[in-house]
Amino acid sequence: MKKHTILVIGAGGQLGSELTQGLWALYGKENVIASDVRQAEGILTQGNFEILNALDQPKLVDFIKKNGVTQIYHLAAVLSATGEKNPLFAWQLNMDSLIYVLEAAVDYKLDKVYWPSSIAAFGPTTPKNNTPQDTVMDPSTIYGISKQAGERWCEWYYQKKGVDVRSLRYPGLIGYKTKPGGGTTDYAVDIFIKALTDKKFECFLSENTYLPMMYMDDAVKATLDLMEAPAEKVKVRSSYNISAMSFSPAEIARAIQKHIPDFTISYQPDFRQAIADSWPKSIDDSRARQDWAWQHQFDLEKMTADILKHLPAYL
Ligand code: AKB
Repeated sequence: MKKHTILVIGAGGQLGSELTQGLWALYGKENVIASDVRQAEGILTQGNFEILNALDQPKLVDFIKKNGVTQIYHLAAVLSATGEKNPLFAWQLNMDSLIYVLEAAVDYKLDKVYWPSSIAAFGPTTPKNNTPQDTVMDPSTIYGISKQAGERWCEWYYQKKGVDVRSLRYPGLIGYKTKPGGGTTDYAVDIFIKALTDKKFECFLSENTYLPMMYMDDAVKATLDLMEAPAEKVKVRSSYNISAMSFSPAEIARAIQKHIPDFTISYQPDFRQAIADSWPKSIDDSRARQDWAWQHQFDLEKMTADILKHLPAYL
């Protein structure tokens, strides 16, 4: 049987730590190496871990070679809100590291590469409701521009170099195991923490700002479903639209109030409002559903109940 050695780059982030656990369950802890620029924390201390800067190409290549890496999940990125504050660094990290990974995939004949795109790859003139797979893409953040460009690089490496690279356009991802990480959708992570600690939350988006969102369990499932699908079923090689739910700050607040009746929300929109306004409100993910049988499991009510049950242990 073929031995798999899976490297997760950016494993310390919101998605990375949970995806690493999903990979442990699928491939065994001994076959997964989590890496990040920062020292491992929490659950990641329980498996193989390496400090790795995705921009240090010689070390990255050396590591892939020495460890016989067969698959890479490349998750390291600067997100939308943080990226606007430091655009040149966001571009450098988000783009250069992707190209290093794709080049390594060619040179070391990796079996598969995973790289996340985002709804941020869409922009103000993209159709906002039920945004199609193939449509206008005019991202207005550096993060979004890097995601759109990254999608083109992935498609190019697939078509021209035969790299089996797969990608999803994540909506806002909501989990409770790590702190929010500089995204515009991260209000929907922070709101649960504040609901439990302060019973009140000041939202940086206005009350009726609808955005596509997904619970972390579904995001991990989608990622592993895509990566485990037979190659011939993966027909989109830029990045798949993927979706689970859409809600506004007012709606998530009402869902929380069903469990914490005295929780209150107020609104103080800042620069992130313009970012949110440039993104879709809902996503058509029928291609993912057709091609590799994607199905989500969590809606707003189910997610809210699950987070409020488990989050107290992490505060
Ligand atoms: C962000 O808000 O920047 C991210 C994303 C939608 O990709 N969560």
